[in-house]
Amino acid sequence: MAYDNNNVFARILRGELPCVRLYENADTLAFLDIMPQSVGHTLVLPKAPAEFITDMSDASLAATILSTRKLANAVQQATGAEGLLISQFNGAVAGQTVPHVHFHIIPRYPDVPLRA
Ligand code: DGP
Repeated sequence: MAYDNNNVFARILRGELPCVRLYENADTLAFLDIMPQSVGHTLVLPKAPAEFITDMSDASLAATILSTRKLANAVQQATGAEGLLISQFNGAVAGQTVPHVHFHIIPRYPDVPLRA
């Protein structure tokens, strides 16, 4: 399927929509999720257009997972979370709602359930 250049994350990447930006480098951007499942819920995405993980180049995937690890460390330190759930969905049937690849970093706290 063709990449939709007007999806919400493409617009954030172009600076057309705001976000709470946590980190950026040449290949990736990380910002807070607008519908957090827990305090500190962060999204990490490649700048290169790709809908699914299977559309990504090796270089873009490597850069994105390295940024995800960097953000995982930073988010855990900043929030004091006891653990982190990291997830990535491909296709509406798998729960993907925004058609630009992204990794979720969801901090987990003892006895605090995830928000729906
Ligand atoms: P997924 O189901 O993996 O496609 O999750 C998409 C996530 O993106 C979801 O947790 C909500 C978040 N989201 C959707 N629109 C926006 C937005 O405009 N800004 C931000 N920061 N997050 C968004």
